[in-house]
Amino acid sequence: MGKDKMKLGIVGLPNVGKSTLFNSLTKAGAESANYPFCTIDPNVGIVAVPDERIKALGEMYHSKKVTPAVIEFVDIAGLVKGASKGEGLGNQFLANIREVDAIVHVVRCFEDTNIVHVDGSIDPARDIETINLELVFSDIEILDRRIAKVAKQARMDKKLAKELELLEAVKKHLEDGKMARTFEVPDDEDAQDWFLSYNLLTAKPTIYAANVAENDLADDGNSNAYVAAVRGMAKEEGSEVFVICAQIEQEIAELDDDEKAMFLEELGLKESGLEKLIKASYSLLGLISYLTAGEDECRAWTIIKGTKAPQAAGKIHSDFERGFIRAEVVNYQDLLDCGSLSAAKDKGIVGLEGKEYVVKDGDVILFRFNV
Ligand SMILES: Nc1nc2c(ncn2[C@@H]2O[C@H](COP(=O)(O)OP(=O)(O)O)[C@@H](O)[C@H]2O)c(=O)[nH]1
Ligand SMILES: [Mg+2]
Repeated sequence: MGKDKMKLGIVGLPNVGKSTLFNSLTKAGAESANYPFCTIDPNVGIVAVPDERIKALGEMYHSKKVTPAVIEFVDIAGLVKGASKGEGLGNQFLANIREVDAIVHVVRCFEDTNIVHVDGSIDPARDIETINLELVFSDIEILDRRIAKVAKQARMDKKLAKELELLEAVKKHLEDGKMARTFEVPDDEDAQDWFLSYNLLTAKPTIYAANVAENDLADDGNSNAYVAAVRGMAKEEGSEVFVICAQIEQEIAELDDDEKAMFLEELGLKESGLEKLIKASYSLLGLISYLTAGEDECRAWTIIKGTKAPQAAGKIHSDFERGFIRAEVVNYQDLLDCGSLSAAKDKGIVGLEGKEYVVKDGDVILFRFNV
């Protein structure tokens, strides 16, 4: 079962723009979502996943409430060279990263002589390596601890011997300077389970956020050599990059909706970088939303791709899963086109689905259950 909320950790060297990005995320989230606990503590914020679909449904139903899906962001400061050896409270910060589902790695691609770079110059490839090496060291430490435990008994126990083999292979991969996320885990249930149980930092899905100057935004950083360096590094490990100007995002987050639209148009952008980031994170994690609609509330619910109807229902209430009978399902656009659920039913486009139905992104669902 997936969790209701996915958690993303923002990492990067000091002074690259992590907190600026975090603050604009949570500020924008606070205003658009009207969520009651937007900033849980100074480093943790909850952000709404922008979703035009529930807005449109909410209007059609004249719903009292429209509730978006949410993602949790954590601003993880303090990662510096030597963190894995305890520099700058490093181990504590690494422990924070271990708890997140995915990582947003902010990389400085803007020049500004007023803002000190910890290593004295702008060099995204070096910066990425510095951070990733700390994560790799920390992962190797985890593997070593497990190896020490398993090695003794592996001679007597075939299963443990198999695990030891996996541990050594992953360790070798990391020692070659590669991220655990590029390790090809053997197609074997035990191996897959073991690999997951190590909860390696470098196995977590990662998006690189290239933090550029304002004038590099319009062409998506294409003429910026720093961004090219980030793209090169990301490509090697199959990660995504996205270009953002944290400073501008912070300014955008202060604006109301109309002002925001005008400002974005002036910059030649369709949506804010934050909206792009939130959507990208969502798809990176393999998440989709299904929707519920009614006069009381229209709401988006987060599920992992491939979830079947009863488990999707369980997101709303465990009774819905336990007593699941069937799901009445219609695509949200089809429903909007029909103008009402009864019209959609008359047209015969509302499906009656059973326990094996795999829920799709944008399904509007009414669950029938009995407990
Ligand atoms: N010029 C410029 N400055 C930025 C940008 N993003 C952040 N800064 C500035 O860089 C400094 C460090 O940013 P901060 O978000 O605190 O970095 P953190 O240490 O990674 O959390 C602050 O003075 C920010 O205003 C940007 O996109 N352009
Ligand atoms: Mg900070």
